[in-house]
Amino acid sequence: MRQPPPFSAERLTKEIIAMQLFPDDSASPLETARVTETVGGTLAALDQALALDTPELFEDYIRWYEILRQSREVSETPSGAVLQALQTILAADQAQDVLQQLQPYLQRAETALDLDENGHSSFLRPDQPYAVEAAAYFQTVTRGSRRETIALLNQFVQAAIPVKDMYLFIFQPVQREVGRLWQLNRIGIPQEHFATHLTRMAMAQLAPMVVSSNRNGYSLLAASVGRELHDLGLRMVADFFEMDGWECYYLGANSPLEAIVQGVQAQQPQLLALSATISTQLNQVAEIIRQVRLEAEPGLKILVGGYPFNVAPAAWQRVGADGYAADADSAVREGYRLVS
Ligand code: B12
Repeated sequence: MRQPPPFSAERLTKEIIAMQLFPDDSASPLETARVTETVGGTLAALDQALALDTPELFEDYIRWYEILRQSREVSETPSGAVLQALQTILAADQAQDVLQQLQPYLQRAETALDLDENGHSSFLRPDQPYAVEAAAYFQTVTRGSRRETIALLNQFVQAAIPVKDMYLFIFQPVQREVGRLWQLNRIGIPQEHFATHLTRMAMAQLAPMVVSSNRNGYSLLAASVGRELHDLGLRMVADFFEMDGWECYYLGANSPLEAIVQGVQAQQPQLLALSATISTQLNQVAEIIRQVRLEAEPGLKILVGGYPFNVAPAAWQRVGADGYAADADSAVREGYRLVS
């Protein structure tokens, strides 16, 4: 792992205030606090990307932040200003070695600034399987009605849509679309919470079709690491394994290191499935893997997945996992490969 660069958030904040936004040095405490927040987020993303040698994670963060910022009326600090201030400081310090180390990160981040080039297209496309059903499901869950959602789910069941298809072609793209529209400021947090609650409810409703009575002798423990609150994707992964006859022990979101270690010791699974969605949780994934390997049976295999692993293809190896999969379907194939 590489060392974080030698400049402080305070210095960067001061530089931005001086050179970019408030040349007359009249930033109010609120304005200063907002610059500080942006600087903190950017440096955390840079540190995480550096730690795993993955510039694409930093690029993705900058793009995510810029879409969020440009979709809102409040004037948050542009990422371009942070990147420029960073380079000014390094040039002033004549820190050539650090500048060289950061060059690939800064270059990739620059490419993310041009949002026209980078688009942010819908996850609900008419050419996808079950496009009509997904569009109807999106409308229903964002309206928030439990009754309508259950009625629609019953229609899907009656139309004999396989549970795996519902998960991958309806629930997953709809959840991602909800996130995209939140980021673009076109829907609010209530719609996101409605959709997530209703999708969890739909998955619970389908549970009798998920838990198969045929067991294949394999088991897995599934957890979203550390401060990670996202667990719907992990739950899909666990359900796909379950449908294939695996015994699944589900720890879910926000699982601390000790709980994961104790869970592994208690259940003795052949596979540990770890999920992360927020990129800055990746150091935590690496730490958990390190600790689990110290304490668990040597034969335990560790599979990872989630948003940042899909962004940076090398990340799974850098955190020390045995394998990675992009979605619930390929997770099961990779799981068998690892344990057999
Ligand atoms: C619902 C949601 C939430 C809910 C989560 C509830 C829950 N119980 O899961 C809540 C409200 C808690 C939440 C909070 C936040 N969220 Co949120 N959230 C979402 C949203 C809209 C949907 C998540 C989801 O259900 N996805 C659908 C599943 C099926 O997809 P998936 O997770 O990718 O899972 C698949 C694969 O990745 C893979 N996989 C996943 N895990 C694993 C594990 C293994 C072992 C394997 C092999 C594979 C695998 O298989 C899965 C199934 O195919 C996403 C949008 C999105 N693009 O996902 C944003 C999103 C993830 N959230 C985001 C953000 C920013 C946040 C917050 C920081 C917002 C805030 N300011 O507070 C907080 C962070 C909280 C925290 N500490 O974790 C951003 C992340 C951006 C980024 N670049 O990191 C997203 C992308 C929204 C956006 N477009 O901006 N969020």
